[in-house]
Amino acid sequence: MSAPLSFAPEVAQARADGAPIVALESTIISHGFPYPQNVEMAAKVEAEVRAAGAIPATIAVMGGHLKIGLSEAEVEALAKGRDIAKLSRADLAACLASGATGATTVAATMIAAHLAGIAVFATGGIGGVHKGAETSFDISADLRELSETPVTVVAAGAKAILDLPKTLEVLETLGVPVIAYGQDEFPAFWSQSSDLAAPLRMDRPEQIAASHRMRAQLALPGGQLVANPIPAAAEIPSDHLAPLIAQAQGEAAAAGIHGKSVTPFLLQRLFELSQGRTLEANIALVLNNARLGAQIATALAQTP
Ligand code: PSU
Ligand code: MN
Repeated sequence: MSAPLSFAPEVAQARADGAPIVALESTIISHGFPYPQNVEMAAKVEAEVRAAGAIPATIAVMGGHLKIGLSEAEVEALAKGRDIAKLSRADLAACLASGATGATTVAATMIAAHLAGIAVFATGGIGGVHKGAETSFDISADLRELSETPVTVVAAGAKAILDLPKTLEVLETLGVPVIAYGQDEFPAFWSQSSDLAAPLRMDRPEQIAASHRMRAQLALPGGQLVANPIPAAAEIPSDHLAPLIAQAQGEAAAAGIHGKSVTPFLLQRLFELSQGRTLEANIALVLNNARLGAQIATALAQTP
């Protein structure tokens, strides 16, 4: 039996034509942004992928189908819905089997993209090792997925709410190539700089595509993490954000927030504490990643 994939007409056509496709996740819509900014963000990201010459495929679980490409009404339903599950590798099958509605995280979107034959996926920031993980053991399943599923993921680094040095250590242990785009440093989501050197640097989409192909030739499982810094005009200096992150983290601990709720809680509190600045920055970095994702997908669609 094959996977219950359901392709949007435009994505099915792009697959038949061998045209470049960029996968997009849906947890960023359901759990990463408030309504209605989430709907606006989702539409802008799809438009950005199109403007850069590729076809967007936003991924979610609905009615027992793993949807590859969503209609406007389906995006709206995810954006407004209150009981949308946040799906990672562990819960993807259970949600599909039950017929419930679920939004895919980085990990689940990678699995779906790979099943759909899509090599490139653009998002905001991957999950990683949370601060205090030495006691909480909170390490995102996104990291292990990057070591298992051969999709190139474009993100603005890992969110600065995480422990970035530990996140890089785990990625190294798991054998995940971490490629900073156009700079030497690993970017920190809302800021360009993290003061941490990235293990690899590439300056052109063609290089990233060539290394994606080479991994396949070597039969290496797992993908690549492309860490694309937020545009300078949109960044928030890390010393401005650090106290707000500390405050949000203190509140999360006091409220006993744990598990899947940690990341959505922290993002929402930061939107509030920064008077919307982190939201503006988040939109800018996602658009920037969508553009680079489309360029990499275009390079991959051309014969090497
Ligand atoms: N990028 C964003 N906002 C988000 C996410 C990514 O700009 O909300 C989501 C992704 O779906 C990612 C998830 O997989 O946050 C990480 O959740 P966790 O830390 O629980 O693994
Ligand atoms: Mn977690």
